[in-house]
Amino acid sequence: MKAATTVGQYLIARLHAHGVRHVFGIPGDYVLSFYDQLQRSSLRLVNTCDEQGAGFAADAYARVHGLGAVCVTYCVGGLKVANTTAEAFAEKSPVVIISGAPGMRERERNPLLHHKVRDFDTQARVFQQLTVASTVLNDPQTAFQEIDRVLHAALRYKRPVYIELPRDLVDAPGNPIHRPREIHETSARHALQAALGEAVDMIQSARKPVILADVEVHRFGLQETLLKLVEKTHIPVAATILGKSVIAENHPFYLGVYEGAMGREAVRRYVESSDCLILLGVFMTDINLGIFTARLDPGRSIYATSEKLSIRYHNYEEVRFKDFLHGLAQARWRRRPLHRLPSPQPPAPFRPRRGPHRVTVRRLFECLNSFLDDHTVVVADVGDSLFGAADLFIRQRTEFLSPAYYTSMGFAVPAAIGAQLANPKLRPLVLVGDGAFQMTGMELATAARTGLNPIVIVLNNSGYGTERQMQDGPYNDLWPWQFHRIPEVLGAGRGFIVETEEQLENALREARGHTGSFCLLEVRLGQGDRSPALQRLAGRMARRI
Ligand SMILES: Cc1ncc(C[n+]2csc(CCOP(=O)(O)OP(=O)(O)O)c2C)c(N)n1
Ligand SMILES: [Mg+2]
Repeated sequence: MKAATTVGQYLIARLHAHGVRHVFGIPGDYVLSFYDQLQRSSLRLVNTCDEQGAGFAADAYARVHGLGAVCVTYCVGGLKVANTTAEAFAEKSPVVIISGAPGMRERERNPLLHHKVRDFDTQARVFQQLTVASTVLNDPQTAFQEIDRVLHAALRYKRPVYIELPRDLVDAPGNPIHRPREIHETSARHALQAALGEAVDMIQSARKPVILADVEVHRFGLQETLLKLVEKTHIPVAATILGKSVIAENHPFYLGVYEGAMGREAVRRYVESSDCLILLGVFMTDINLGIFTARLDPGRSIYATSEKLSIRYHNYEEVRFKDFLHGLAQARWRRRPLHRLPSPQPPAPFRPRRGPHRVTVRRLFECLNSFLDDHTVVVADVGDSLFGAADLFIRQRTEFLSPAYYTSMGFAVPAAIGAQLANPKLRPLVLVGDGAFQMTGMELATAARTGLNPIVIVLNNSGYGTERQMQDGPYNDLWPWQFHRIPEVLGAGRGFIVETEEQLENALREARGHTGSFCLLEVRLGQGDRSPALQRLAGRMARRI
């Protein structure tokens, strides 16, 4: 990098060095000069319909690609990505939030400049709560160092960070002798050895060890290492719903999704009867653990995450998750005899019933199961889209994205844009409820502008089905949109209306062949129809409210 660089150029160069190629956002006067720099840089700006769309797209981009970025204007834009940043924090997705802001000189004497809420630092203080590191680049002398610090935190903790860029600092030259700082943290050697020694002994002497793998295996890019460990040891693996697709689901050692009493009974029994549970990167969330119906005994567990490593009832300090998993995969293992596993059965080919057979949620997912191929990334929104998707059979790794813990509606359509830009070999299959589509579905305009071709399935059950199950009222009703006609409004894409099984199969076949633009299938479902998983979950939640 040339020594004399401006603050804005340095930020762009560091994002690029960390693999970012796309930045999502909407311009505004406080961020215009940086937009101009971005426009002339090697990063591509993708402007969305709404900032929330940009935030979700950047989150999905980060999940697929390792780091994502969103760039918005002060407060009116910034506060709109508060929710998506909260999601990225809660679900460990490294997104860089860049916000323009009034210049430092403009802030003297505290004038009432447009977009200001209470004080000039109101937005920065909000984002302190939602990120793992944040900075206001108010001093050109320290700006480069600050950029290094927060980007490092995003990559180290896989969580969002906030960078506020006052508009009069964008073109300010930074410290000319600064060199980018790469930090490689390592584990304490003896602690790592002791932890590995104890873990290997515990696993070797166990009768029935099981791995439960979750989101951090995705985030730290450890899928290959997990696979190596499984193939060397023949230890079976289950995934949580948030970690779903951590291993190809047709792998012979894959057990299925473990969700306590909510998931498949055979998987629950296998996992809970294990005498050595190896929890890798697991988030102990209520949804992951089947609304706390899971019975996982810490006295029989090895629990490794980026934040903590414990074996039975004691902890090891300074052992990095990555080093621990690599260490396990490299250890000398005695292969275990093969057990019969309750693995998920690959789906039988879908055969639509001819004639006026209305499509149900169950049949929809059966049909989608045979539709998936190795280039599909399933992006599921909240609601029955997510619960039904738990039983989908994902063939490859990292092919399932959803906000399965924070569960903010409106994720899926914009996330599909981020996911496909991050990996253009994938064609997104978006599953979204009619309620969630109302929130961010118009980002299909962004998909059209960027030449993307997701297949969007709108599960139209005339309202907030998940909520209806818990407590019904007129607040769960929606205006009956004609979703399938949205392509007419946008002047792009293809729309299909699906009421019967035959129509479903035909529409999917056409959508597969139509790769030139997005396709939207409005699937009309009965109002009371729901997936078996949703029935179980909502039943449990209703008892708690
Ligand atoms: C942003 C946001 N607002 C509200 C909720 C609460 N909520 C959870 S599910 C749901 C209904 C979802 O409706 P829809 O998208 O049509 O899916 P369905 O439940 O009908 O399958 C609501 C309102 C939420 N999770 N996220
Ligand atoms: Mg609905």
